Amino acid sequence: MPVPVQLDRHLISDPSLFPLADKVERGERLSMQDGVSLFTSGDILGIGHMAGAVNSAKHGDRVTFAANHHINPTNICTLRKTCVFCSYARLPKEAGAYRYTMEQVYAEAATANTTLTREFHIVGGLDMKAGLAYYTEMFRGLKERFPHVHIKALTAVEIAHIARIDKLSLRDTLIALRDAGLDTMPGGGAEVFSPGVRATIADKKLSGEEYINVHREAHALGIRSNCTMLYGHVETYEDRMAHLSMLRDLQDETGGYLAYIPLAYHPDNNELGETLHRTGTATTGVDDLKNLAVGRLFLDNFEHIKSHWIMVTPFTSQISLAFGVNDLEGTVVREKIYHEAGAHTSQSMTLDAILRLIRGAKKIPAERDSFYRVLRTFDEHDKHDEPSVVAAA
Ligand code: V47
Ligand code: SF4
Repeated sequence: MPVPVQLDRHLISDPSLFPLADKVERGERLSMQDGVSLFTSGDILGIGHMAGAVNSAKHGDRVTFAANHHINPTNICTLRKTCVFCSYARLPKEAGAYRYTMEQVYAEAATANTTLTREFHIVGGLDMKAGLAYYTEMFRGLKERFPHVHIKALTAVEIAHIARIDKLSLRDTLIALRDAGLDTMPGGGAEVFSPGVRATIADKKLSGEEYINVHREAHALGIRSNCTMLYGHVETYEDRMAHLSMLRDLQDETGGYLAYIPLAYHPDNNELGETLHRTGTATTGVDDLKNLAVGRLFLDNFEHIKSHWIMVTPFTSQISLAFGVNDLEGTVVREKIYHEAGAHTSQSMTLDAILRLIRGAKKIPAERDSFYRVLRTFDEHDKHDEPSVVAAA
């Protein structure tokens, strides 16, 4: 829920943001038009100040991260030709297509850092040969072999696909997956809900309402989830705000969302990037920071706003800690989806590197579990990895 905060009004220079700052100070909910004003404004520092103040009121100086391990079991996808932003999917007979056997999934899982990894993040394509039995066997096998590891798996789009090929209701599909070991769901597949944008970038994908409905069903069964928005392609600011408004409405209804993660569109090796002549140019730092800050300010009923350093670079993620972000996507091992689309960032980050980023922003790092419960904090006495600071003589 919105929290009243005290702002330093000298730090906001754009007069069009003053009425909005009044609302933030009173802890009043922002409108979609307010969100558009934030995106339109050039006062990036004023926006950061407001989002940072709201974030501090909720989380103080603490910044969390989780050590997770990505597994992408299949890149075969029936929507290969129509999700024009996707560089990852393949048709079954196309070069580079793969579907892991169970043994390959377990072998991949076994390469995780066994002392740190607490979560498997499992997503893939809409593969006609990967139905309910494929995933229930996978989750059962993973839980048997790695009982302490949380399974965050399958986007709303994949859940709807499994339900369709197995001719089951969404509810029964979710129950079967939960019983096999699925703990929470990631937020992918949302893209931008606006029907016009969807028709352009993801024509055959389930609609925004259907995405929301899968999450509603999951929340009703006690399966919590994340949500996302893929920004930086053909969408307008109004499209972004309509999308965020649908997420906020569902959160009002169920309270089932754990975190919001804006995803920066990467234009390499996909048809949309070529059509837009954007190959080699990703989103800008200002837009990345604004998407995170607007998430924090508009989604007043969300506790956690996560920056995904693989998509926006570790340095932008670090700066985003002053723009409303309280969580960093953790130590990721062998991420495929964005690297196929041109992300130049490393594929994993060590614990020391994450601590250094967070401490460099003068925040207190804390490792969390998948439900955002703090497992350990790394505070003052444990600063062995800080770069040495030259003290004034
Ligand atoms: O749905 C695909 C996006 C998503 C591109 O819940 C692209 O914790 C940028 O769901 N450029 C899948 N993005 C990833 C995802 C995710 C990631 C991190 C954390 C969480 C979480 C979830 O990746 C897809 C799509 O929106 N994506 N192609 C691209 N070219
Ligand atoms: Fe398939 Fe997902 Fe890629 Fe669309 S974004 S083609 S659904 S893997």
